[in-house]
Amino acid sequence: MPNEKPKFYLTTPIYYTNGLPHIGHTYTTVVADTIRRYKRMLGYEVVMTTGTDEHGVNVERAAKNAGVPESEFVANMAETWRALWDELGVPADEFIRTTEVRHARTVQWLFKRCRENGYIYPGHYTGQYCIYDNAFVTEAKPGENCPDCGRPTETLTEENYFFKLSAFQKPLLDFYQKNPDFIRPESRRNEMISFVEGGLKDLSITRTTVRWGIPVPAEESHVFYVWFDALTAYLSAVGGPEYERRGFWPADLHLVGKDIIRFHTVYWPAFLMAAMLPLPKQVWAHGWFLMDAAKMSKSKGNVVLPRPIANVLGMDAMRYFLLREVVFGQDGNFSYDALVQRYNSDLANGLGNLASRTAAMIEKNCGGKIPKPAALQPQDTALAKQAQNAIGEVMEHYNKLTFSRALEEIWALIGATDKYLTSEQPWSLGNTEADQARRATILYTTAEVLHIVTALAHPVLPESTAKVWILLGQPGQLGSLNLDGLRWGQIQPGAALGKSQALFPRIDKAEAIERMEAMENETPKQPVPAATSNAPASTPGAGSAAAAAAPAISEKIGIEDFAKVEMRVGLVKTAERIVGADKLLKLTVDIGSEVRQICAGIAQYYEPEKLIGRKVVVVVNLVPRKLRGVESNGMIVAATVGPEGRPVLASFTEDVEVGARLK
Ligand code: ME8
Repeated sequence: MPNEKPKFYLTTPIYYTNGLPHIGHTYTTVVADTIRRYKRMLGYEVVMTTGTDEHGVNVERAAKNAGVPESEFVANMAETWRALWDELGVPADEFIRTTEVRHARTVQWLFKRCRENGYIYPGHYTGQYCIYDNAFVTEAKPGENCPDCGRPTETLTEENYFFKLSAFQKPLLDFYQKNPDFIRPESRRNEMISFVEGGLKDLSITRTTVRWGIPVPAEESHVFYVWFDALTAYLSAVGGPEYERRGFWPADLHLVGKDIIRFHTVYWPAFLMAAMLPLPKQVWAHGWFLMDAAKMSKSKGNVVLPRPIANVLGMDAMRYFLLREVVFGQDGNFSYDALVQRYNSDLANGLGNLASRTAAMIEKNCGGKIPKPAALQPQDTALAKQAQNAIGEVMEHYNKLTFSRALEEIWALIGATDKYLTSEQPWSLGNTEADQARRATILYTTAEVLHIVTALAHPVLPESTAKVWILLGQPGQLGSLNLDGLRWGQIQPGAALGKSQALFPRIDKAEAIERMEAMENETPKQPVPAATSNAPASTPGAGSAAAAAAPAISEKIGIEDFAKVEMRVGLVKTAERIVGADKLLKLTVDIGSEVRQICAGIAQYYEPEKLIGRKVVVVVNLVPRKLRGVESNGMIVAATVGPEGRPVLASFTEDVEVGARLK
């Protein structure tokens, strides 16, 4: 069909359901969404797949901990992930769950094809297994920890089916050679080539020790091993065995973090070669977002959640920060401080300010209509030239996924326009005909730059650029604009400005950080047990005034749950205020076995000097966290009193020994 749009298929990893989405996962999904929007603006029909990886020992354990059947646990988690992507404006075109029937069919079909082609055989395997990474760790000896995640490994022997990965050493090396762009960036490609050159061992792809998985056809005691199962989800999402009908396979791009590059560039192409199926065109492995130089991960508890950022600064601010701050492919540090800094300097003072002042000047001087330019001066043509050049350069950067460079180019153009306005000073021109003509030219030029900036930044800042588009009175949906046709001079003089809308209001850094951290601390970082239908209901009509004032008592827990919380008597040794944080005090507290640094949100109610020497109750086994950049290793227990939630420290009327445990 001559008018059919070219197709583009891209994927994020299929995320594990034993944890909740954090900013690392959000990063990959935001990048995928940015590419999707960009490709759509180039006329592609795009499918973006994300989903949830729901099988394996970890899920079995997490479901057990939550006290619900696996199927219920994963259904809840999948919904959590899907709903978050929808809420953040990065919804999947195809959301695939590995517990779906369409996926099980595809995995079983792939297995049969590999087996018929002679690449699968039965055997036994004994080795060290890392249950967190769901992988045998060939490098580890019994008793040793997993070299990837540092957790203990378990020795495991079992009957497996093996995949003849060893047969693919040469085909893979030949494939990498013929397709130099298959693994990106180059450093990862070199790493993978040396890995494959070092020799490939056959791979066990089924388990008899795991129950929660897709059964192997005609071998009910075996279920598929996590990677044979999970990777296949990319194919299941676009038709599985009938992939040709939808026309989206092979994938154009698998986006992954560098932690899972080997699975995607060695195992996955080998499985597909064995099944004689087309191979994906590219795997791009980005770096990690770090917190204090350590990889953010749910097990360490040092994760940053996306929702507080989206709520306080908006989703576009988060997208901008993720793509601007770190060179795509490299690791980068996450900090709230840098995030709010970027928000204020680049978004509020940069794009937001340029858009609102341009609109205000056109409103005031040109009757709210884009003015017609008069004779051009060299400074007008210089800016026009810079904008025209930026179009090509920014698109080139998007094509190469060098997002931070693309944004640098766009912001250089914003900066040049700010300078242009400062030197041309349209506001100081008078009302003579010549002055009016000059002002019209300056404002037309500025509006035209803004028009180009808006179109170019749209893949990264979809919400705010759509607002600027309306502000500039431009017709149609910005997302459907054809970027290939973008040129200087397309804004129509005479077009009436649209309604002005708030764009990136400036925000007080300390306050923004405090709000984000407060929301973050309120959110559980690990999956919570799903509510079950026999959960105790609160007593209806409970009488006393006190009962009416206090919130209802939540669901009851067993003593074993309470026993998990370790509270001890602590003695406050030092107490001081934290600069820039009105509500926080930094304390050092002796808990018997050690002296801990703890931040407490009591600064508005307690003088630091008066706390020294006071005995308090400390929760000592909480994961340490940072509050306003200060590490807090524990929590001081306080009652919350009155409508403002005034904290009142728990204390004792009798003398108690420091370090005594509360039970
Ligand atoms: O590995 N910085 O799932 P997963 C940047 N189910 N990106 C990060 C990150 C960080 N700190 N943390 C996570 C799995 N990511 C498998 C995948 S695919 C067939 C199966 C992102 O939930 C990054 O994309 O552990 C990484 O590769 C992915 O989340 C890992 O997600």
